[in-house]
Amino acid sequence: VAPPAVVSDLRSAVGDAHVLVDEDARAGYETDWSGRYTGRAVAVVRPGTTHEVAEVLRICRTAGVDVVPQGGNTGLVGGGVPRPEGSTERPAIVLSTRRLGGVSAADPDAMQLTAGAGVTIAEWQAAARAVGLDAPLDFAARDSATVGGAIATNAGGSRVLRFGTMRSQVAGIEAVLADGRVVGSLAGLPKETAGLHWPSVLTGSEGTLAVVTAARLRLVPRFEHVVTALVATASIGEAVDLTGRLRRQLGSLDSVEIIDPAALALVGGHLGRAAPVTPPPGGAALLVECAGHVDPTSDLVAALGDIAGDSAVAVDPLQRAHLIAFRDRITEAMNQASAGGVPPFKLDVAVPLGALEELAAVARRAAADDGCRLIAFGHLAEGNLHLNHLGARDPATIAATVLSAVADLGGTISAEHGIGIAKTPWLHLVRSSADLGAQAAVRAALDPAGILNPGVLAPRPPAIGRAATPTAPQVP
Ligand code: LAC
Ligand code: ZN
Repeated sequence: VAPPAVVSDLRSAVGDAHVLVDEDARAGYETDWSGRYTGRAVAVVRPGTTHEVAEVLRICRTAGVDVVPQGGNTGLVGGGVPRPEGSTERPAIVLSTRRLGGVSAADPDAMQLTAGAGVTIAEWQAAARAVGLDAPLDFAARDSATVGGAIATNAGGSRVLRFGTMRSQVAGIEAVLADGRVVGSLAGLPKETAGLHWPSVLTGSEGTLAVVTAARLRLVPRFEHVVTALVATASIGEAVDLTGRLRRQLGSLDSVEIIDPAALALVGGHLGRAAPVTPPPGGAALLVECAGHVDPTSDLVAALGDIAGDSAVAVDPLQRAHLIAFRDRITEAMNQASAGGVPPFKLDVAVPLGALEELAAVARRAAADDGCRLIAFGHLAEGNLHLNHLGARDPATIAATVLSAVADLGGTISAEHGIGIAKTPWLHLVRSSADLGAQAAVRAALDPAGILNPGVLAPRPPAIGRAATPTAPQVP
């Protein structure tokens, strides 16, 4: 229970309408997109300016109230919602950055624009397209996920092979420290060597070092010609070889996504139509996209070589959308398949490409041992698989098995979703104690009272999330 004085101070800072205390109003901010992680906030606070963010942080710091920063609430690891009840000593607020909107100062020559932290990925794309350019980032949650959240998690998505992760897109940043001081710059100078680089420091810090309020973002060319192909391969090894060939041969290659046969069948059932290709068990379907100022279709077909026989290629926007649905709507299909039951248990991992086949085998065995249904898909060029376990009996054992194997294979326990609270118990698998100690020291220096997102990115007991009835994800 928060001291009532805090709520009235917060109301004075951001206005009554932007401090949500009723259970119904808070609910959509208290459970994350996975449906597995949930907690209680004394209030959801929605500041509309950087100054208001600073005020909110000062009030919370003085009162000893924890702050959970939240963007579009499309996170899957419990990092943007309050900690589970009973796991923290202090009350917490959710600081929603959704009202920090607005795109400004688009510069087509520098190929940059400035966006508030609450701008969605789709809004960033639209603002870029309005000046004849595009955003370098894209993923299925584009309509809800925000720039601030993408920075906090170093989000990736489908265009990473061409343009890099969110880290590569942030040319400048503005953020508020736990004591209310504002740091960073939105100048966006591509070259600047005047000390610590705040975009680098804060990207991927999951709301533990500061609250990001705005960013200077990179733009990329808007390609007039886009071609999409859905291709079946007989094995993951073959898929990896093909991806390497496409990367070497095609300057226009934009994305290579991988869909395992079980995921393809599930999404096909959900869409009410079979996929145009059928990979064998142990094989994979790849969704390949090329984009260029000249039509890349013939180059793509040539690069596909023999495999072009077992593929569907589309240039028409509607036909492309039909193929893309087999990738973009898998999550929706899984949610429907598990509706009314326990939400799927998800792991986001990556390994060096040469180890991908082995990772897939480990994941299949772990799921078979548990008796659950495994739906795997992801971003092939980064060796990044999303492993989704439907009806898992023992998620902790699955996680321990898969994440240990990932570490042994030289991979990472989180490729793009972050650590949140879900993976803190396994951070030691990929970070040495010297490394974790140094990170804790940086955190303590910037936030000595420890109010920013406690429990996230810091070792705690396993948090596998509740096994309860899922609530429909609600995004403001
Ligand atoms: C995707 C999200 C789950 O790739 O990262 O669809
Ligand atoms: Zn992904």
